Amino acid sequence: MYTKKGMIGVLLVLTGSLSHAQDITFSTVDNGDGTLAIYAATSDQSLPLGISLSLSSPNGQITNVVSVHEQFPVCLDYMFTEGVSADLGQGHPLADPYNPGSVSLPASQVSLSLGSLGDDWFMVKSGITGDLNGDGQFDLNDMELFVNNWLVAGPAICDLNFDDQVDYQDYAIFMSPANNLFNDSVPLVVLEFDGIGTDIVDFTLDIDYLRGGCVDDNGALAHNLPITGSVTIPEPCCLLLLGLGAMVVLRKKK
Ligand SMILES: [Ca+2]
Ligand SMILES: [Ca+2]
Repeated sequence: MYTKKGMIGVLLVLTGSLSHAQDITFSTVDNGDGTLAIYAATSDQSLPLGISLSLSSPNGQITNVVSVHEQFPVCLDYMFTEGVSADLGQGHPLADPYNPGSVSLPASQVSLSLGSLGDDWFMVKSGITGDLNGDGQFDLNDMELFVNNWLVAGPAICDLNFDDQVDYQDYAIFMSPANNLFNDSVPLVVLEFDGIGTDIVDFTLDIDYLRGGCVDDNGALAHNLPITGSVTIPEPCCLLLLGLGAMVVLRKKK
């Protein structure tokens, strides 16, 4: 027989599990060729709607974006910088850590800012949250309005959770979740580094709170950040010496 205390306990557990957003776990792999792969895995394999991370290195520079996970084609900071000419899937996720907009490379500190799209993105609907301009359609015009308000502080038409900041927390409300599962065996992003007077580059990966952190349609995700690590930069001089050595051997043989 249930006691009142027992019933309340069961109710609390049920309520807690219903309101709790999923977890996201990040990991990094030093590929040994000057590139760093960043992986993300969610506890139920569902697709996060927004991921914003801060990446900094005291002795290295990010020189190139090698690849981005295909399920994150929305680079809001790049779209902010490039305006309407920025199509979905274009540009890169590297952003200015303190302001809206993309960064130029090389850079020692960046924000990694990636958004995903719902399965019903672009379908014409009326009366849904995504219809920001109130014309009864959910389309690129609404996305453009959101991009133009990206990281605006204070009251804004796109501040959908009314916390006076337009970030991924609002994007997650504005964008419906995708039904497809998140394939976390593919790197979220692969970045190329160069050392500043060193061949072992240190880095710290953390949450970017300015852009709203990591969110799904239930809100903020629990995470395992910050994490630190290093990237090995292959020394070009070693390759050069090996090449010269081979030439000497070949000449002696002649
Ligand atoms: Ca609209
Ligand atoms: Ca907000």
